[in-house]
Amino acid sequence: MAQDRPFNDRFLRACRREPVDCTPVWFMRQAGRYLPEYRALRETADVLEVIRTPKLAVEATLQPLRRMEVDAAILFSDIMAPLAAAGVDVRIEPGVGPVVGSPIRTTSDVGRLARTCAGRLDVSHVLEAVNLLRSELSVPLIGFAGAPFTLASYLVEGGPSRDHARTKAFMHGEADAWPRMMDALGSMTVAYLRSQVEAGAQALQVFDSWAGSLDPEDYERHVLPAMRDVFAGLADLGVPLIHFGVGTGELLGCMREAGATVVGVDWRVPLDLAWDRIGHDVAIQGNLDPAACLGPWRSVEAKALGVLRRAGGRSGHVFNLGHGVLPSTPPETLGRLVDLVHRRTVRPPAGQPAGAGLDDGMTAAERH
Ligand code: 1CP
Repeated sequence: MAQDRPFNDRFLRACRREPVDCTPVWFMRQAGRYLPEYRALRETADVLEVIRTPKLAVEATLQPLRRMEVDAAILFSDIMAPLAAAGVDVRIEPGVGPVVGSPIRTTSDVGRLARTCAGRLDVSHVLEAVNLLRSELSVPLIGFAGAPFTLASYLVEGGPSRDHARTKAFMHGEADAWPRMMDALGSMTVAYLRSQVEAGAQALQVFDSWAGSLDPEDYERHVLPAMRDVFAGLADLGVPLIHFGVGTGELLGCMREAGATVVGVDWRVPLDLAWDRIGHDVAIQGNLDPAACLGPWRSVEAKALGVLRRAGGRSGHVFNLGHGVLPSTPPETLGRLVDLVHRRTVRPPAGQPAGAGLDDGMTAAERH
């Protein structure tokens, strides 16, 4: 992973739908509890402490890269980190996730949140971590943030939620406060992501993990305007912008309208169908079921080759899981998966006839 290696830009090239030597791959939550070395690191510090300590955040970011040849690194942080830095009372409880001390329940809560979000965001620790990482990495560094709806879901519910009922009630009931909250969170997100790029991040991912809980009409009316503003506020940076959500099969057409460079899809929609919905002038990221990695290698391989077959060797595919790595995933499986994707998608060098590579060596069973 050291600097002596030539810079590997195939992830950035695929995001821009440029030709690549083989399909790039990285994994959402590639740093985390499935790695024994991450669990050891976490014995000394809680998640927000790791995030706030540049040396530890750098270490957590680099851990997966020492084990496998992924084509991108993602800064170790959490979607709640900028809110914590702005002064929102949030902690991350082991086995639960983000828990908010004073949930947003009234119009005046939104007023207070808007003032907090507009205040100075002290994220010098993030910028220092990004800086340190850039001198260590020979693959691109992805910065990230949570999208307004997903952040709002934690702020309104007070923690993780299955149905997001309070969030939706607030969205339907507070015609003025809801768009104000989306705007405030969106502006903070843009400022936070811009500073990551200024520090050295080479691509950005916006996690709208829970947007898939909405129907297309509500998404378009209550969420899409803020997402358009977020991507418009980042467009001049010239870095690839990835827009990801879970369970978004029916929203993909709308999500395209938000204006990202790459749309991330979960495993519930076959990749080719998802790409048709998004449009082939936008790149796609995904979409192996994370739970597929818990099975025997033979089945992991067959499922991964299924994803590659649906991508069809087109420019603009970034291989990933459909959501984060599950904590019980054997680390070796991910390493083998990276090698499989690279090996099975080798493109002929420029100037040589196509044909070799993609299906090379695939058995009939793998093809179906
Ligand atoms: O003890 C621990 O280590 C807790 C687990 C954990 C980790 C490893 C949390 C709590 N956050 C993180 C880091 C983190 N969070 C990363 C960096 C890891 C990497 O990708 O290499 C990232 C990208 C996130 C982003 C994040 N946090 C999202 C968006 C991605 C997604 O999974 O959809 C969300 C929704 C969160 C909230 C969150 N933080 C932590 C948990 C367990 C959760 C999810 C809670 C829920 O189910 O609602």
